[in-house]
Amino acid sequence: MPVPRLECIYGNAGCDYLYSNNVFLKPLWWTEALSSLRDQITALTGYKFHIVIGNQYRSGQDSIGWHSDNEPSMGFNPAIASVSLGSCRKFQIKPRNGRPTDFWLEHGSLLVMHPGCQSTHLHQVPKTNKVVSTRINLTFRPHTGGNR
Ligand SMILES: O=C(O)CCC(=O)C(=O)O
Repeated sequence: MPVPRLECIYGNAGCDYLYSNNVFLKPLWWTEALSSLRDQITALTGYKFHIVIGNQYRSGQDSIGWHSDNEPSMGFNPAIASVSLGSCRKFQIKPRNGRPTDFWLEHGSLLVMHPGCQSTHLHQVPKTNKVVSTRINLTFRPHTGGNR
């Protein structure tokens, strides 16, 4: 089943990533720009990352629905750092049974979901009928195979 956005993955060898039980991503090796960004975020946050997933939202009709990033390959209570580039889109986060809070993720913004967030909260980037051009989002994540 195709997802309503384009996806890619970069990261350490062996850090294959399976999500929603049916999407399998095999990382390409880090580019210099991505590893430099990873290292800057690690210096800022203290969190280590082994993979980065890129999402491209080509228009307002591209989106990602309510979910949490709880794949076992990230280990227990992962910290996830999210960098946004290009068009500004609404990012919503809510407690599993609660009301959403909206954030507008602008070009160059860094959003950090600290350990614990994925077990208590869901997040999404909803579709919009406003005219928006491309947005790229990079989520830096740990991977339990990442220290090999
Ligand atoms: O595009 C975003 O800001 C969120 C991406 C996301 O939720 C994900 O990759 O799991």
